[in-house]
Amino acid sequence: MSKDISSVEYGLEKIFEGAEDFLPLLGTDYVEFYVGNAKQAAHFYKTAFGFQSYAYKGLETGSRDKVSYVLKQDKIRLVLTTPLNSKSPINDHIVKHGDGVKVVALWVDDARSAYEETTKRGAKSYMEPKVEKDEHGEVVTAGIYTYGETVHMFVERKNYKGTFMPGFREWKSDYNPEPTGLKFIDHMVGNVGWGEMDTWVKWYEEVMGFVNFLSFDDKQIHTEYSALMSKVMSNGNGRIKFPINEPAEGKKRSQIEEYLDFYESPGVQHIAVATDDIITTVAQLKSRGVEFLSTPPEEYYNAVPGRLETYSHELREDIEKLKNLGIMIDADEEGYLLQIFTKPVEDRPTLFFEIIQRMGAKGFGAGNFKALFESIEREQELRGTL
Ligand code: TYF
Ligand code: FE
Repeated sequence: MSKDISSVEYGLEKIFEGAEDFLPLLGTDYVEFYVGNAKQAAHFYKTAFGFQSYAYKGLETGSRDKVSYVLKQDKIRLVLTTPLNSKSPINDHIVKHGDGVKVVALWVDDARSAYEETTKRGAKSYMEPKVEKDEHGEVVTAGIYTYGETVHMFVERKNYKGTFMPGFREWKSDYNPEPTGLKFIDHMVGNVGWGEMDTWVKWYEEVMGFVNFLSFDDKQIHTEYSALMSKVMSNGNGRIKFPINEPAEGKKRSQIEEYLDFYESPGVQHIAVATDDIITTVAQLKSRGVEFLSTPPEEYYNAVPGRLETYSHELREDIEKLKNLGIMIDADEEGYLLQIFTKPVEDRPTLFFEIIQRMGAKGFGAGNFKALFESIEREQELRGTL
């Protein structure tokens, strides 16, 4: 099988031609959070991020032990789940990690095959294939563990016409804040422990058939104080991208260590969501109370025109607007990208969001790493965790 980096193509093309993909993935299906109070979390994601009420299960639908709210914005589906009594094992997850991502669900055509192909390559089973039916058809799900207590569910919904999944009912609400322009999940990043990055890179290669198409070492990703390493894993058609970070030795405590200390295990560090109008999206998010990392300094923006000129890309956006909102700009041969990061959305400094607009660039903003990590360190300083 050719996994030569030179044959890597992005977007919807095949990464390695000719090779058979034993795990064809159609996209991200949903992301499920285990939270202490799903009702309030749902309100936050509607009000602040512009998600729409979509589906619900709880006491009213016969679900006695847990409640789930499903929110939607364009192609993104978030599921917020809370246990309804002390016996639910969901409590253990919340006690250990605080609110956080439990499931990164992947949309497939054949969940049984996805489960078989991955477990036979060494994946640890979370849930054997399960068929759920109602009057709208059937959904097949199966799950495997990835890093920490995080799970990949495979969701096969080709024979289903209902809202979300059997067991859920449509959730109609009188409170419907406008969307903020979030379109789809661009990538989701995992933080793993010291020295574990390559183990998980190998796991995604062997168990999931992914390829490692970009790597950043601690020489590239460091500030005066801290360092980390990152490798980006992608599936065959490029729709699923999972960077994996591990801490590296620095003078002070890196943000990855801070995450591991507070999440008390590896887990999902950030969810990057794409927009095609980042200026409007970020202005909206800010006006609705989403908190972003502090803006890069003046010198950062002074260097931007030069960076774009190196690759002769013309910035279509007004740089003053980008600067006022604190949006960062990075460029490579193929184009540029615009990105900005929220502060953690939980009280523990764990999960955060990235808002990204790709203008041709396929990278992850390596040119912004320094400014970004210095901004994160300013927050760590305030928390006394640097
Ligand atoms: O996903 C990425 O690689 C970028 C940059 O702790 C990044 O968003 C990398 C590591 C990190 C925060 C952001
Ligand atoms: Fe990112």
